[in-house]
Amino acid sequence: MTRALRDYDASCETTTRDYDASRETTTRAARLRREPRDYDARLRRELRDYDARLRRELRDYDASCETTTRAARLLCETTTRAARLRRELRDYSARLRRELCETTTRALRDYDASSARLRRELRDYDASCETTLRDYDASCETTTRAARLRRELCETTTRALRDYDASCDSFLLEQRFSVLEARHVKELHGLQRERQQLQDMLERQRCLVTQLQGELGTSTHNSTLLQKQQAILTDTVQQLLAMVTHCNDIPSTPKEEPVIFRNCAEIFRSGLTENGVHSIRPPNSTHTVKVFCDMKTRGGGWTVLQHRRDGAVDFHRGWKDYKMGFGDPSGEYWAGNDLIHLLTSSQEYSLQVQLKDAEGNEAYSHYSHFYIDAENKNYSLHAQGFSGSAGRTSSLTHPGTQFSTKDRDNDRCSCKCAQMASGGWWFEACGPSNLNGIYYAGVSNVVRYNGIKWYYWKGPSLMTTVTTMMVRPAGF
Ligand SMILES: [Ca+2]
Repeated sequence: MTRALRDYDASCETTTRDYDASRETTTRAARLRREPRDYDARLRRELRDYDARLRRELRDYDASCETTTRAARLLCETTTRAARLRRELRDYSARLRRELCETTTRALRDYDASSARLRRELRDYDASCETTLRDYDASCETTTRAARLRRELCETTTRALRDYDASCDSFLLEQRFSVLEARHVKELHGLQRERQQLQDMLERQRCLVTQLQGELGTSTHNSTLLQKQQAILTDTVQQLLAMVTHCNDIPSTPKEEPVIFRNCAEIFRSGLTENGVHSIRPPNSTHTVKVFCDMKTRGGGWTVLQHRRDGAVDFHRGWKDYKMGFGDPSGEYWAGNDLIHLLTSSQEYSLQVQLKDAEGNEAYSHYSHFYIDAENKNYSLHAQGFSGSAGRTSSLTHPGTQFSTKDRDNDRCSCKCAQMASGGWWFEACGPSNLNGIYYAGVSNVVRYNGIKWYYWKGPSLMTTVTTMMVRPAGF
């Protein structure tokens, strides 16, 4: 039994083992059966996916092929067009270059032609300038030479006329003397004694005449002095009478009479010491005139007779204008020959000539004794006692020279100095001065023979000058 049980247990164990084995085999078989199916299904699925992907790629490829073809076509067209454009560009630039070349050549040719013409014109202009300058120099030289010749001619003519007069006189005397000699040659011896007596008498008479002339000169001088003193006395009396009348009038009519002065020196003494225009009444005159008073130069009290400074007033005038005076006392003017005569013949006067040149250099000429005669002696000049810085020699002509204007020729030249030299002045023939000549402004080396002149200071002409002639009682 026990063995039977053991056998049984053994058989049961074996059976169980077999069973487990068979079950495991069944499971594996089932799994094996299932595996091909899964594999097949997976394969199919993968195949399907691959097919789909292939189709998609194929479609994409087709599409890309088309794009490539189109691109290739476009590229081809573009290349063709670019080649055409390059060709056209080449042609165009070649044409441009050709045209530019032609234009440049033409412009250069024109430029050459015009510059040659300009050079020619410039050369012509230079030549004409040179000719003009040469002509101008020549004309200047000719003018200078002509003026010099004219002056020399004047002097020669004057000299010749004087010589001619002298020779005429001597010739006539000689002729008369010969006739007398021929007529009386036979009676000569008989008449010698008589002639001797006559000569003695003539000598005595000559002595007498000389003595009489001397006495006459002295008495004339005395008479002139007396006349001057009388004039001063008359004036003083008139002034005293006026003052008396004025004093008498004071209680009844207390109105203020303006004080009339005879010259700027009296005005200065009255206390007015500023430069300016004032009214004066010259001695022996019933009229008052306006004059400029210089109260600053060398002590002041100067009555200005002539002033030039800018050429604003025309000084080339006739006798009447110079007689009466012209211009503006506050600017350029001539006080008038009548006034100058009345002033300077009433008492001793001194003359001051103030000058300034274009560079501003100043100088003066002073005359301690100065007066001019009346119109009936053509306002003859008398200036003596020269001193000053405007030249070592006086530029005024010698005493007795008469005044001339363009319409009154009183000079000692056969020409008319007032017309040649311009203005009114005391011309000799024609003398070393003329402060009333033409006023030339600016600065120039050209000599102006009709300009303002003060020869012994600045030679034959003064340009852009300032001139003043003024008088003051001597011993002021
Ligand atoms: Ca003359």
